[in-house]
Amino acid sequence: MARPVPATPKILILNGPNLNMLGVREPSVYGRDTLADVEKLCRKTAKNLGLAVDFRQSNHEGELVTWIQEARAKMAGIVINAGAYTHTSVALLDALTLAELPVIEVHLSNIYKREPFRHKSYISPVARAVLCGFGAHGYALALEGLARMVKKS
Ligand code: CA2
Repeated sequence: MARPVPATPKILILNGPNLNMLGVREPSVYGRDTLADVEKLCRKTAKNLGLAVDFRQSNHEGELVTWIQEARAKMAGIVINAGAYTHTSVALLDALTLAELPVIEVHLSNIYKREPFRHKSYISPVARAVLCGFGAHGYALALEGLARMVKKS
């Protein structure tokens, strides 16, 4: 049965392990934006699109799973940069599948230009779209795409 869409649809934006270190190390790979800058960009973009956001980061797989489970009842969609768990986590794939929400997978870097172990994503099969290589702007693009999906449904 279709779930009712709230007046201001709320999007869960999830960030996985080590993304709290953004802007602090490896600017050549991940850019100079900090995670706080990414959050600011997401809030501004979401506001312009008529969306609300819940922006979170965790270094713990189980915490990410719990947040995805909780999203099922109250969110209209999920934007996720699962960090290194992208390449390892069946638990995140299962949680995202069970959430039955539109999911957009985002990566700051172009994972296909990097080491072969980063070419495999466990969560792509459940994502409606995947964005990588746009840096922080990828989050804004993900929100634009999700806004269209949410409004259509
Ligand atoms: O490109 C991305 O967004 C990644 O999801 C980032 C993950 C990486 O494991 C994925 O393969 C691709 C790493 C996040 C760690 O972020 C750092 C930030 C600053 C310094 C070092 C790591």
